[in-house]
Amino acid sequence: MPSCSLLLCLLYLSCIIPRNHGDTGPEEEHCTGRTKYDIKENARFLLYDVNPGEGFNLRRDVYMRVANLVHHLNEREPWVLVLPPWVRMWHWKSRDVDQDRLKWSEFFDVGSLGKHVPVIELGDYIKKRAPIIDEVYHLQGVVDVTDWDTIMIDRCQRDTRFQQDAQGKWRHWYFGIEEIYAEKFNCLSFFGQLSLMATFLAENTTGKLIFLPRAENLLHGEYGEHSSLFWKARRSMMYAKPLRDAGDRFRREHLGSDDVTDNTVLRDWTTVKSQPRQAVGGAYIAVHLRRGDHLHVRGRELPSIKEAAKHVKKLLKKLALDKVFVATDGTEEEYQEFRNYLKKHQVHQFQPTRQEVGIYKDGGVAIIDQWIACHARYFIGSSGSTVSFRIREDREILGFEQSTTFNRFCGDEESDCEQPAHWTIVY
Ligand SMILES: Nc1nc2c(ncn2[C@@H]2O[C@H](COP(=O)(O)OP(=O)(O)OP(=O)(O)O)[C@@H](O)[C@H]2O)c(=O)[nH]1
Ligand SMILES: *[C@@H]1O[C@H](CO)[C@@H](O)[C@H](O)[C@H]1NC(C)=O
Repeated sequence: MPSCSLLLCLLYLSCIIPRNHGDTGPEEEHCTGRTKYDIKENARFLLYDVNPGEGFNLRRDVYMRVANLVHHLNEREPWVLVLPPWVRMWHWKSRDVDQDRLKWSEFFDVGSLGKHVPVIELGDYIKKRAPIIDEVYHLQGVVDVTDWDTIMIDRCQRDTRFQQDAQGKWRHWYFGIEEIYAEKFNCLSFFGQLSLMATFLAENTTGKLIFLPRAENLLHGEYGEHSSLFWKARRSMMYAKPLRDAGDRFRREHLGSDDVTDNTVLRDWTTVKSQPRQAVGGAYIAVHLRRGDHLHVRGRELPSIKEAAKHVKKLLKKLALDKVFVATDGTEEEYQEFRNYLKKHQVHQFQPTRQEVGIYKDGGVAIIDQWIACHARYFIGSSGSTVSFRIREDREILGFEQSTTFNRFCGDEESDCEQPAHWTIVY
């Protein structure tokens, strides 16, 4: 630290020395003195979790439902959404990369999330506050699906993996964070609007920190994916800057694509009121080839590599393009096979070095793929893939013509290949 006054030195030290537990005061961003989170003194906190089997991209959808639940709650009283750490998913296959309990800031711009509803990372929450959950409501569906507008404390339908210890504390895995325990536990049958859940939380619960496991049982709000609130939550989920930068670098270097030429400059989502569909996109076709486990569960709807390549070849001709960007979870062999069928064209894939995987993690690499894919002049996705859904949403946000976005590959044997529904953006 060259030439610093005593005061500055003290400030500097107070930043590098970890703060004690139980410290109060605003959550500070490293040493800038800026407040990282906007949290009211009397706020209550809502933590959630999703069925362990669900993948990254469905989890992103569940986030939007919880965020809009918190939005409804804030119409009554201050509530903060507590972001559950990303626990290693089985899709995250890279070894020797630590992918357990990742913060949301690895993947998303948490400041942007916070402009839709107040949020805090769970890790930051327990740095300052007691790791005690006051009430757990383990969500479950209803037995009779005609019971719309049902919310009731109920018998647990299945093993919840919550257990009460000798002191009466509710023990659970809690993202692998050992200090956490809960005071109260209940199963809650729920089937209805987010506003019904909001009423319950505001009127029937009193704890400071409430935990909702199995939050995928929440549905989207009143108008679902067609509502401006859905899209507001979606637009707030900006990817972390380093991931966008990595994707932009790849676009520039390999695909000759940049936002100014392609007319894809992203405007501040908090002030954009509408967006004309004028995005041009880079001079490439992007394909999302979902392989791996989907070949078993959705095989009939997925193309062979050969048919996929044939389809792309025709489109390249039709659109007078020469470049293809491939996002895939497929094997290197599948990718090389695809390239071989398109020898006369330029085929590109984002292939991170081991060091880059260490930085971005498998989840970040998938986001970089999505970011490059969503900037293409034309996109073709895979049937039923949430990865493809998220790319389409990003293209809606960027303002592409619908016909360039809502496309998917057909399975080789599919006679009548239905194209994806147009979930168009609402402001
Ligand atoms: N890097 C990269 N990873 C991908 C790609 N497609 C799929 N994956 C990986 O495979 C995972 C797919 O799981 P999900 O995110 O659950 O999406 P999904 O399987 O399409 O949808 P579900 O039917 O809900 O499982 C992603 O999270 C990625 O880890 C891709 O194009 N690029
Ligand atoms: C919430 O409280 C109201 C009023 O006390 C009660 O009638 C209702 O049953 C409670 N809801 C649940 C789900 O317990």
